[in-house]
Amino acid sequence: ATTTHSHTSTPTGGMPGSYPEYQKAGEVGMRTLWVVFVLMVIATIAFSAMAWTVPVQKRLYHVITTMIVIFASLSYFAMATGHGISYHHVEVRKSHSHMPDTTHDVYREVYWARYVDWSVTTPLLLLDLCLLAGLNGAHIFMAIVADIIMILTGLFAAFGSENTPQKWGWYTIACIAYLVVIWHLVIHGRQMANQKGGKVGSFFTAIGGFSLILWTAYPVIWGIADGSRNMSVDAEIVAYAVLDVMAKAVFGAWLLLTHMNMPESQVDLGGFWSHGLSSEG
Ligand code: RET
Repeated sequence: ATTTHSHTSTPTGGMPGSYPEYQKAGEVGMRTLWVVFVLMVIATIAFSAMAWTVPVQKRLYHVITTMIVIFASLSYFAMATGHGISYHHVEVRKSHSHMPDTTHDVYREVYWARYVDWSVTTPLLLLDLCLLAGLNGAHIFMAIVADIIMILTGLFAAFGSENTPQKWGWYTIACIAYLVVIWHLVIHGRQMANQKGGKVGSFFTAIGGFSLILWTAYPVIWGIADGSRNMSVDAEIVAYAVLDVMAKAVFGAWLLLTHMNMPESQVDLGGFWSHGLSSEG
């Protein structure tokens, strides 16, 4: 098949039917992947440098946040060089040919490297937020398990079959898991953050609200791009790129810079074992 425009390959006349169509990244998508890779490497260097300015006992947020951008750098390097991408059969479409009843298969790129990235980085992002709030270990653990279920069922959704309950079934399960994650942060997280004193409560509300908006955009993009395929592969790459930079690099810079000027935001691991027991029984 000959490439007719940037993101799809279609047969260009001649033999009707049978030529598959491939929906894949074009110039814009490929460039975007490289740009985000570079930004994540810069964030990795910046966050590591910031870690060295504080004593090692006070580096927990720095360590977690640096790991997040390291994993993002790795996954963007993979995707930019063509790793972690598979073609998934998405439909059988009627061909535009003079022969009646001819069809062709349509395949679309699935960037599964994202799910590998998210399965590690979203738990780490949650850990940052939970430690900031001062959530106890049991709640942190439940939030992280729900988050991992969300990402893995999202991966299954991405490879789910059309016209069966499979794809949107997995998507629904992932959304329920996402609600469990939100529940822990909005209900327990806010309550604990307010109890922590100082400016932690309002900072948690601000950075948590910022994360909530960004995180919620992911399933929306997924529904439009991967679920219903009403977005080109290039547009999908750009949309996730903007979200990833905001949710990882901007989030991380905001957290670390604020933390360095807000002593009361320090992680209190004593509360890891005990907080919440008295308030909930
Ligand atoms: C999927 C599809 C299935 C339904 C849901 C999803 C949620 C994904 C989220 C991803 C967050 C990613 C972040 C990346 C870091 O930069 C898997 C897209 C609910 C919430 C924050």
